[in-house]
Amino acid sequence: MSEIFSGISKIKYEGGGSDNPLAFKYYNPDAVIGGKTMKEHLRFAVAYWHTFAAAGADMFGAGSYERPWNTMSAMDGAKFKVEANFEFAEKIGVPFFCFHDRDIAPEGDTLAETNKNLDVIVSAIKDRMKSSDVKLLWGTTNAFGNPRFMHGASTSPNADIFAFAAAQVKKAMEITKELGGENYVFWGGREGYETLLNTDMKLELDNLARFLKMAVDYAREIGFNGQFLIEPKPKEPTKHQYDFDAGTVIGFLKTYGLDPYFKLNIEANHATLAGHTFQHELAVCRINNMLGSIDANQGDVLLGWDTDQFPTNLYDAALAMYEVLKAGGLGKGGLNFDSKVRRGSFEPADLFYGHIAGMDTFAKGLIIADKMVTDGKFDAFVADRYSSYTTGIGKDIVDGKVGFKELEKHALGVKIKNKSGRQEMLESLLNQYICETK
Ligand code: XUL
Ligand code: CO
Repeated sequence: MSEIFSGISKIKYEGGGSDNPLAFKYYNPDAVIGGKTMKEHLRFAVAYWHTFAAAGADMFGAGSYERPWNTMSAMDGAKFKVEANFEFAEKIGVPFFCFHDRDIAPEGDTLAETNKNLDVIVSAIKDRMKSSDVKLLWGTTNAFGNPRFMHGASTSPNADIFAFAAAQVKKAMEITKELGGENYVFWGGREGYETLLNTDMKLELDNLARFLKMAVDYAREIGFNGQFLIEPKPKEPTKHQYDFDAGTVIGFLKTYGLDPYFKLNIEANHATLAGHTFQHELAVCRINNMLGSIDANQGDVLLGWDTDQFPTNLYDAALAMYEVLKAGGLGKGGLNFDSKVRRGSFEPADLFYGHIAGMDTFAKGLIIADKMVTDGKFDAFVADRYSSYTTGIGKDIVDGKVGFKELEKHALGVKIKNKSGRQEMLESLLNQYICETK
């Protein structure tokens, strides 16, 4: 097949002084930071849905993206997109891609026909993988787009829909395994409610847990060893999504005894929709040993929905990578660009500019975070702030040696002296790291 992104060759690292917009300024895949290359730390992935399956439509207008495959018949377009995916990933130097079942192949009139379409495309992907280093980071199921999922998938009040969603996940897990996918993601597309007046929340949550348990069992049965990930999101499309945020998901998994089998996939824009920072959600996962992967993007502070923009905020990226490094890295996970170019950025070249912006932002974020971790100034401040728990009564609390009676005795005789939290001093120090780290 002839070149699809003609006129654009492999994107290279040229360094901060470069004025070539089609070059990396900070992402140098082979640069070693803390014993690992940038490529190994960041494990970037292209999101098939935003990059190849989308057309740029919004609530007020039709698709605007210039994409040759969008004007082809569904199956021809699907085959073409396979080529586009690999050519794009190879040129931009992103080592992974991620997909929903419905991004790669169109639905047929029946489930059997849909699965046949998938088989054709999966075999094309498998063939193309033989001549490529690009791998599958994760697969997932789109059990929210088709109108059959109007009331949810595994949380639908209709048991036939529960069964249909199960069949879809079964197939998607099989193809993820076949393509060597390292993880499998569950994002509860419409697993939530619009009104409690028509909702049996207890049954829906029990069913969601039953569904996930069946997925764990089936993965074991077919020998799929990828990491299972749940991606929290508080709202959109439903008013209340059950996988609200990291804390809610971890509590849910523990309630149903599912926590040993899952980690979390944290998306920046979902964190902000939940009223949290990106760093907060990553920190919640880190302290629970459940950080699995990241959907890298950002929202717009003035908009209250999931705008899925390419990440360019250096502060957020640095603090995100600070959490990742402190968590010991992303393991099998990676940084998937769940990001779309704006509707007005309609030319194929914009896909390159978007990914370059995101990759450079996280590369610089990694460099800054590594310096913050190795200098240890923030850690030292935090350790000192909590030092009252390392000796005396604080140590007795931590060691479980005292109860309310002993604490009352201590409180009666103590002269309390607090220390400043020095927030402004620390924020100024963070500015110094952002501005001065080379
Ligand atoms: C939706 C979203 C999804 C998941 C995968 O907001 O983030 O694309 O990442 O289903
Ligand atoms: Co996502």
